[in-house]
Amino acid sequence: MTEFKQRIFSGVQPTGNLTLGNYLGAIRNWVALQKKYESIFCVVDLHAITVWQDPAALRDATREVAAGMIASGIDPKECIIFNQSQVPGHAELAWIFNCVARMGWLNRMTQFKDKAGKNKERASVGLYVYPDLMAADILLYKATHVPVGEDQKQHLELARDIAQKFNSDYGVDFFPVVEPLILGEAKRVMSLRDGNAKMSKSDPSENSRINLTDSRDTIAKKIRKARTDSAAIAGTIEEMADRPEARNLINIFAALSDQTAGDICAAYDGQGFAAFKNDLAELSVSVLGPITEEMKRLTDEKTYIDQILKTGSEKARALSAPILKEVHNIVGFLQS
Ligand code: AQP
Repeated sequence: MTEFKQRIFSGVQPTGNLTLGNYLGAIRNWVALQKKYESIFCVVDLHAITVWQDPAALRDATREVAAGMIASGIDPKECIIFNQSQVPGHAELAWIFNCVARMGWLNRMTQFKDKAGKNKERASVGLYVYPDLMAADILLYKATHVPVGEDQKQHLELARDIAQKFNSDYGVDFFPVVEPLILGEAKRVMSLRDGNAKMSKSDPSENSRINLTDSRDTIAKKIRKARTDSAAIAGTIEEMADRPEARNLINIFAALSDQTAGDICAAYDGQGFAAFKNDLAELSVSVLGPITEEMKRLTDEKTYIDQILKTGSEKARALSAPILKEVHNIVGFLQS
């Protein structure tokens, strides 16, 4: 008997170079999950344009993110890899969810507040309703599990609320209640310059992040330059609770070496950061180097990447079409 596989969905925005945060918080976990779950991985270009994107740069970044997924170990033969705009059902279901979600719910979303900053009045409406589109991405396939970094937890709670409200408004048991999968020792990778800010593709400081396009030398340099403090490494991670930059580097070390943060603290207990940083630089280069090089090679193979995205989009459209049809029926849209 073939084993029933639960379905996962997750995505990355093509808003710039993939970072170590995207890799450790998301893509690396997808690689581990792809055998156990029926997997759908999306380059979420509709999300990307919630802030301005240069069209040519958006096309390049879309291919690069797809190449990054494959170079990291996502198997395009086993998983669906596609870009969101090639499947119109995402935008269509998002509209329906705009009519299900409440303003009060969206007003509580911290990512909108962070990204809109003081200039809320000038932020795009798309940025405000971003979480409704994210709920649509997942529920268009009735995915049950969503592997993401910790920063997406609040959006996933909103997706659960939307699914439940839709079901209750229409008196159906149609959409599943999605479960976040927030895994690993680096659930929220922080900036290398500020341990209280998330490592982000769009941070203006290049030294704040490691890009998957960085050369081996640059990766090592950025690690050596990363901000720390003057105290020695403590024997337990709990003792480092008030040292965000130091804790961040320990977590990165743990995630890249498949150990726990506690293991790393115990190994470097009482030492300063010089030797630790050398070891972390070496480790980072040995894990990321082969990925960055393969990603570069694949990014140059435009026809190959475009074909994967085309095939993935066709599969995604086929999977989502009956679900969307049923949604139309539930909502009361006449289908002639
Ligand atoms: N710093 C991070 N630590 C752990 N996980 C992270 N993710 C992103 N940054 C970190 C996870 O990567 C997946 C894709 O994220 P995204 O590209 O869709 O958007 P984001 O979270 O807004 O990422 P960025 O890098 O900060 O993009 P910009 O700068 O464009 O806003 C998600 O699963 C996310 O949790």
